[in-house]
Amino acid sequence: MPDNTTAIPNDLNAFWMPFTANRQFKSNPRMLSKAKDMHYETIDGRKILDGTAGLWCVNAGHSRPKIVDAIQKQVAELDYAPAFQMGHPKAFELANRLIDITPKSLNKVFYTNSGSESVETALKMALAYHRANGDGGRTRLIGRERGYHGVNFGGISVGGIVNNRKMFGTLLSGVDHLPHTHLPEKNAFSKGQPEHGAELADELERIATLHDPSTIAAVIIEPVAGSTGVLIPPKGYLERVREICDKHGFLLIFDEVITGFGRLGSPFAADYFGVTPDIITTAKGLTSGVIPMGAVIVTEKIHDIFMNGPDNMIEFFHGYTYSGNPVAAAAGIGTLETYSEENLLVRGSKLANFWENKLHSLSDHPFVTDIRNIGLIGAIELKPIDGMPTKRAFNAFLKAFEKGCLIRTTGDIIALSPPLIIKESQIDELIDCIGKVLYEIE
Ligand code: PXG
Repeated sequence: MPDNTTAIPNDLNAFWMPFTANRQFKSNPRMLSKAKDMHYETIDGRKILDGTAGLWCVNAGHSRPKIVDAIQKQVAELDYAPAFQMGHPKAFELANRLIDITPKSLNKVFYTNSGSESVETALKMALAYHRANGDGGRTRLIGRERGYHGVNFGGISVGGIVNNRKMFGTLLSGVDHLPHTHLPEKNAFSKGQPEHGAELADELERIATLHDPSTIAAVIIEPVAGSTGVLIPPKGYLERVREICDKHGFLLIFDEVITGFGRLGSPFAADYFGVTPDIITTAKGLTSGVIPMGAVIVTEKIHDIFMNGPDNMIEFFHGYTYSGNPVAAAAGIGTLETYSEENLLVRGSKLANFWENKLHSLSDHPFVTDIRNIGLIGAIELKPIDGMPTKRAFNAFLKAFEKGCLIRTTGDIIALSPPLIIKESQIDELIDCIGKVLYEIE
């Protein structure tokens, strides 16, 4: 049998690629055909060091045996089971294993297939919770400028990335936004959490007063904003958001699609910051990116409000054909086993110092205007080329790929989030590669 995985497609036209400059890509495609541990391989056999865990998701590293085995066995044994009014053991097993690693008070799991769906699910749960609780006047949702909560209508409504919103009409009504926390003039080159900006949380009081607190259902934020280019919460900020939510009865949703599953060196960002939300949204690292799956994890209190009425009645009119899909559930179990056996959910805390120092060694480069880091996340902000925003960082991405390392860029920011199995020598290799790239691009 010929090995088709490396065959070069002769027609790239039919596939309309997501979040991609399609015409540019198709004129000079970057094709991956294999992956193992810390590396991708291109169709022409070049090894690429993965500095981004795919898209912030392959936390366990690529093609890990436990995950591969679990999927292969499951697909041969039970490929699909109806998700509504039927069950299968692996979905329950995964939920039980998940609540062993989530903050203690969050112990009910609702499955989705992506981060975007987790966000929609969490927003709907929040609204329905208040209504079931006799507080149906709480209909407003509060997000944050520069927030990314996926691409569905709820998510882009509470999200704050202009390009993701501006083409799509009027979005959800009844949404307001906190200010973002990026204060480069005060916080540039901070290591870990920046000193300045906790007071920006008080804007939630202003918003509450404007709309009247009794109309607000929930606040959704990324504990560390990822997609927008890594914005780390100022010291004390998340604590203040939590306090204000408690004071007024708002549910607090942490969107942990990126920060969940060890990215900060703790299982969840909630653990890292010592701030516990009412709802956590997850995806990505849940299956180490291998099979699409997300989960929303909520408190018993939220769950139990729904468990009223006749017991033959569906309690929450929401769910997906693939919620808790057997193959995804098996992948999730294989992933959590891999994390546990290799201590990957806390490995970032051991590497964080090394990572931080190596990353900040690039701070003297003339293009570099800021470096930010937390856990195994890093961001290098570049001075844009005059009149051509985003071009310098994109050039860095292209040059890095040519040199054998995968980085991710957003605007003029290089974002880094390697698999949690990365070794110190590979951190050296990745950052040295970026250092060289910065001297070679314009
Ligand atoms: N919430 C957060 C916080 C995310 O980061 C989503 C929701 C949506 O997840 P799905 O699975 O629907 O894509 C995300 C996704 C990047 C990048 O390079 C980030 C994401 C996705 C793709 C690229 O910053 N985040």
